[in-house]
Amino acid sequence: MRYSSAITKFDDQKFNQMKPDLFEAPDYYLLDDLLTEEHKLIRDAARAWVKRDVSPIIEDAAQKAEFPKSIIPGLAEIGAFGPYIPVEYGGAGLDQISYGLIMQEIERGDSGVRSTASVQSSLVMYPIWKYGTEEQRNKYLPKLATGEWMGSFGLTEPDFGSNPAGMVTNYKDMGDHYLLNGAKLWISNSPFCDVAVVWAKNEEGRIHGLVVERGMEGFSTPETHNKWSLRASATGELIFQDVKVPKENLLPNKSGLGAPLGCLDSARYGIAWGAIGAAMDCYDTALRYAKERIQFGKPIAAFQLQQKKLAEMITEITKAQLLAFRLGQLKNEGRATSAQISMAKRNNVDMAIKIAREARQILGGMGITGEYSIMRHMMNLESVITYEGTHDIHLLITGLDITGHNAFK
Ligand code: TGC
Ligand code: FAD
Repeated sequence: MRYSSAITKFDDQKFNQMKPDLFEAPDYYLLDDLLTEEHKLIRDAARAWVKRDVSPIIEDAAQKAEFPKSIIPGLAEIGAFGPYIPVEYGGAGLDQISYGLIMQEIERGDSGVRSTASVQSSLVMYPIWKYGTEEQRNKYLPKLATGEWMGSFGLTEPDFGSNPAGMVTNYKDMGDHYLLNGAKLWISNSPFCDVAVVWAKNEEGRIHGLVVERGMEGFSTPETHNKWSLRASATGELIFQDVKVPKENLLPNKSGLGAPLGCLDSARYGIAWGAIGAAMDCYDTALRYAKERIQFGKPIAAFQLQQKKLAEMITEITKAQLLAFRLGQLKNEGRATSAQISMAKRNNVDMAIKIAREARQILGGMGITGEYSIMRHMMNLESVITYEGTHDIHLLITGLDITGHNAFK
């Protein structure tokens, strides 16, 4: 058994070897009863794939700080690239709860892998589907759905993170093409992306989306190294030096900051579900360990202090599951507001990071090793609580929504 042997001594040679994934998903409030048979099939397929193809390799990938490209076809197969994009464009044509469940299962494996799926689906396929032309949809979406092409999303800049309205990346109309200049920082998938959806200002200062393709002269994507978080996800820059972008690569059907923020609504919703997966994995690991680890003659699970941690974890996971499920219903009905999505992203990521920290303590010294997933989840969640709008920004969005007063500026 992985746990009992690991408990007694840390075996350096076994480290990084293939380990059985013993995950059992908690469902304290019998939420499965609220899911359709189709939801459960989709969720279970994603869960089985994560156990088979992600768990055995992810710790090694994170230790080496490499995105495991070998999992791209599997991600496509479980419907993680464009779950809700119509089938005619290569998507899976699923509802929003299915999308959420897939994100939950992937992030149970690793937030970095979920990041790759979030970016591909909500930040690349979504804007092409919603704001693009029929030609653009047909050209890009089927290849993105299979993972033949991978995408990235360039909004953040070195001097404009929480305040993307200030962006300086810009393009000029040169008659037969646009000339793009500027730089984006902290871009998931940038080092290997085939296409990038890039947000830039035109000569009037209006924000538009452009699809930039690898190979266009003046376009480069240097990788950002030395991350302690999201190590199994590749992060980098997008640099544009007089890049000639064909006019047909402009996404014509929406402009202004609302266009990228609309994509973020979809990605933030996926994160609200994904964070539950990371929390479930930490809770499940800590519960199993606490039942097996003997100190002072009994399992540490028998001590009140450890029970308090575990009982609070399952309570918070259950509350987060209910929040995500209801948000999914509202999304399916087209009634979810941006502020509701912000609340769920903020609450569920905060819930997950707190659970990761508590779970790590339950494992004592073993909790800091790569033998268990908890520390990796904990470090990953430091990015998740920052990207797609920071914890503070989402609080201010709720504040503005309930008071009518804008406290950003
Ligand atoms: P503000 O004046 O409030 O709004 C400008 C326009 O946008 C509209 N809008 C939205 N539209 C759709 N969805 C939303 N969530 C929207 N929020 C606002 C708004 O109605 C307005 O429209 P219009 O027609 O009147 O022009 O804008 P502001 O400049 O005051 O900023 C508001 C603020 C701070 C909330 C916004 O800028 C923000 O959310 N900042 C956070 C930035 C952020 O989240 N960046 C994420 C970058 S991408 C990323 O992190 C990917 S990580 C991927 C991964 O690896 O998983
Ligand atoms: P800042 O905006 O400088 O914020 C610093 C601190 O100030 C934060 O605590 C923030 O909450 C606080 N703050 C800012 N404004 C206010 C205010 N008005 N009131 C109170 N507090 C405030 N971006 C992309 O475009 N595409 C991607 O694919 C992408 N992937 C990412 C992957 C990783 C691993 C990371 C870490 C980031 C990624 N990002 C991406 C960027 C991410 O969205 C930004 O880091 C995030 O929006 C915050 O911007 P910032 O880092 O510049 O922080």
